[in-house]
Amino acid sequence: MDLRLNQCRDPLTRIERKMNDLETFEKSILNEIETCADEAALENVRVGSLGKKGSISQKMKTLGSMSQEERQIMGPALNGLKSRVTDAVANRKVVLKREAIAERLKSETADVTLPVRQSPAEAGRIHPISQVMDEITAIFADMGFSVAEGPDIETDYYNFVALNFPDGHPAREMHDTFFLQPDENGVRKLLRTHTSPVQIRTMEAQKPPIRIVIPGKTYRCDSDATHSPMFHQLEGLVVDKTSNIANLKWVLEEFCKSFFEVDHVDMRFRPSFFPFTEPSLEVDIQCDRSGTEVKFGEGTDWMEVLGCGMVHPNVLRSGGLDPDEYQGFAWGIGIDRIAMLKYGMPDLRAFFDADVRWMKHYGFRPLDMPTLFGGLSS
Ligand code: 2NM
Repeated sequence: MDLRLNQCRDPLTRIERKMNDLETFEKSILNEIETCADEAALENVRVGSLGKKGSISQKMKTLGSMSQEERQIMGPALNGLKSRVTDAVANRKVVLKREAIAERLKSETADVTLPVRQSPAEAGRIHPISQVMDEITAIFADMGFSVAEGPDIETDYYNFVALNFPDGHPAREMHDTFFLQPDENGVRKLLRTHTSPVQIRTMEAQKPPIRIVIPGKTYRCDSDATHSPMFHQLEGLVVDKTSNIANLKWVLEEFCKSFFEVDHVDMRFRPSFFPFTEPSLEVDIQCDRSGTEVKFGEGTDWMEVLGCGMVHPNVLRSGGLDPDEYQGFAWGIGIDRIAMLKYGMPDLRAFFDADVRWMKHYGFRPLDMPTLFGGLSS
């Protein structure tokens, strides 16, 4: 039996049936589109219907094998279906997008009333020793000094011999030196016991006038409640043709007033001994210890803060300078001790404990850098 002939016998009924099928088909696709939960599911429906091998595209392909009469009805019907499905997909896509954004906004809200997290630059703290070194450096920089540096590992020559501590000199024993293992020539290097080797290196390298300060780490084999094997010093050196004790006293007095942030301070210069200076002096400043904390620039008590003197002729010679042409003065300040005094920290050992709670309490904000115009410890 020829099916086509059979079908052709009743074309209108056949097309009607096809149109009914098409209506059911459209309803089911539109229903699928409406019930898609998300954009991925919608994309599956789109590909399954409008895609190259999709159900609608398959139907379009059958147009070619239809009779002209059938095609005239089915063509527009299929095109209409295709454009309605295309519109429905586009509309549903807009809705799903909007729903997805609303859902994300619901779950990803930011509570703008929460405090902003601190940036590392605000949370971190500058150690009081660094702060005090920066304060002292700022004071001397303001007076026209430059900052010099040198190695922590030194030779016996730069740490002792050149500084007028000859072999066998009793002052060497007082320094409790840390020695490194001897090298292949039997030469022992050491950890510098003061920053003074930098003064020699500077004199070797540049002609007077010399005005330098040297902040840095120093080492002595000594450890108790008031001594750490690594500690911090700031030394200063001035060399010129007429440098003298009066200049030295003025520099140190200006320094003490600036550092302790007072308008006036009485100072006491006591004779002392250091191998690298002659004469040598120890300096006390006026303070008041009657209350719970020490007050500087008032009262009738004294506190030792530094050592100083006129540079020994042998030291100038070591630096390549003629002591008949040049003279100089120098001083040394123990940073750790005056940091404790200024900021009321009772225990030296806490400096090196790396305890963040201690740092939060005693540390300084990194962006509050000490300057003379802005305040040293604002
Ligand atoms: C001090 C005390 C006295 C000092 C001497 C020198 C040098 F190298 F120029 F001779 N630098 N530092 C010196 C003098 C250091 O510290 C308590």
